Amino acid sequence: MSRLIIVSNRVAPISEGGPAAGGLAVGVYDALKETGGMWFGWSGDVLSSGQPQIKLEERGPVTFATVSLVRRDYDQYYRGFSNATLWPAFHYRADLLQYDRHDFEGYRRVNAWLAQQLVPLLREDDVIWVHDYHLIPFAQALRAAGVNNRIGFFLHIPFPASQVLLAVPPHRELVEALCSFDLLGFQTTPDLRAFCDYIINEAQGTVRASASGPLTVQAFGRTLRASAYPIGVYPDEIAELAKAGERGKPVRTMKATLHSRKLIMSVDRLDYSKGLVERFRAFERLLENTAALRNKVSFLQIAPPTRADMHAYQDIRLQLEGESGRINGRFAELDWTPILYIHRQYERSVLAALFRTAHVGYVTPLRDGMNLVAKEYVSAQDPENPGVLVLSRFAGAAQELEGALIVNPVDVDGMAEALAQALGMPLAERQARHRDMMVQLRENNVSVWRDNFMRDLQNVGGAKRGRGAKGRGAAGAERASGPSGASGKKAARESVTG
Ligand code: ADQ
Repeated sequence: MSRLIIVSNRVAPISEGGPAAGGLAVGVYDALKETGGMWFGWSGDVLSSGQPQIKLEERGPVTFATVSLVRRDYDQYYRGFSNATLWPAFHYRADLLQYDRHDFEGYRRVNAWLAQQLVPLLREDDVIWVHDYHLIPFAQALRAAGVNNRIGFFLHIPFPASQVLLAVPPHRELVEALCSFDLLGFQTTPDLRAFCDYIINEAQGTVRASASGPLTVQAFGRTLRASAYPIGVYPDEIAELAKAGERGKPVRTMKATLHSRKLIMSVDRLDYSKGLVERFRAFERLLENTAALRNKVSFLQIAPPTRADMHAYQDIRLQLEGESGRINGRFAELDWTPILYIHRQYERSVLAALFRTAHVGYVTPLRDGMNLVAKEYVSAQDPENPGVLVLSRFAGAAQELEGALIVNPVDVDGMAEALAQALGMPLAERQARHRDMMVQLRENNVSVWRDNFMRDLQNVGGAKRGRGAKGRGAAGAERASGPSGASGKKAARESVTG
């Protein structure tokens, strides 16, 4: 079996059960443990001086290979092009998009440098799976270094419609870079369709369907495959975690706070794509429209801040603090605070148990590649007495979870009505909706996602794969230059000797 190499912007610290061990990290780590291999990416450290060096850490059959970034690279590659240009554009927020040509150069430079760090660690038959928008030029950079291995790419966020993508000045370079991969995976069919539309109408390429398996794309002188692979969770494991946590302290405390009130619950990274402001306003509208629900329902929003050094994230945080304060000021009573707004991370087991306590899972992003919280909420429910999922039509998960109440996240009245419907839904209907969604979640769990992608990646290309004759190994790596123009020799040697 070929060794698997996972490349992602951040290498997830795997402490089983810890807050960082999300579905993706666990799913990918399981695959690595099975085939043996390596997880390569940024450590999360930013160096203010000195040379970034590669650090190798063995855990059983898996090697974790991490590098730090220097400040300039962090600013241009991570904060700049990845998160101030690509993230808003790919979430259809062209109004928030910022573009600086130097950041794009930095983005490409860091991708090339990361690729050069990986090259000496690669073996001939390794299969390489690259994750997400930070690393769009990664395969192009590996190819330039002579790597002929199979390389796949999975985009965790939406792929935008062409008219939105055109707002990113180097859109063509980005799509051309994507075409250096052998297999492209998207979360949903609409994302795949948006990519194909760009290929056909902007890149004058072609897209062909085959009887089974991924589409065949020809563009920029390359042939590659593309398909939708909706990411999943392990629903039965989450259900167990949730059940086990039912009598734990966090749930007991929550229940004591609620008395017999009903609970609406949301969990998100604090991000403008998650629709938090609209969500708060719809909860306010619910209380406004239905006086009988006042002091009878609470809304728990858990939202740990991310990317807190970026303006757009500081703005959304301020806005939410204002909204929660305003709504609580308007409706709170001596014994009831309508919105509990919490910034901290929780362990997965605690989240799962809290989900099981909540009568409504309220998941209403403005855009989301998939949204695992929606799937985790459903998985955590008690099948005998399940809660109801209120889900944005713009979350990838809405393509699968037909048992949810589907809402448009900008329609505040529509969301308030859906919340009222969810809170009053009869038991039999809740059970039927939950049952349907669990069938779907089990059929498409995270192993299925991973195995389908890996199967299609193994099948691409065929003959004449493997180690390129030129530019590989330590010699190739010694030609690498450091990410910010510093000599890469030292880092390359470190990586060879481990
Ligand atoms: P995210 O934007 O991070 O992921 P999401 O899919 O919801 O969004 O995943 C978040 C994960 O973090 C979930 O597993 C959730 O339980 C966990 N989490 C969130 N808040 C937490 C908290 N306070 N404490 C502990 N855990 C918390 C990106 C894309 C998504 C896509 C995923 C996976 O933006 O659309 O679904 O990748 O592909």
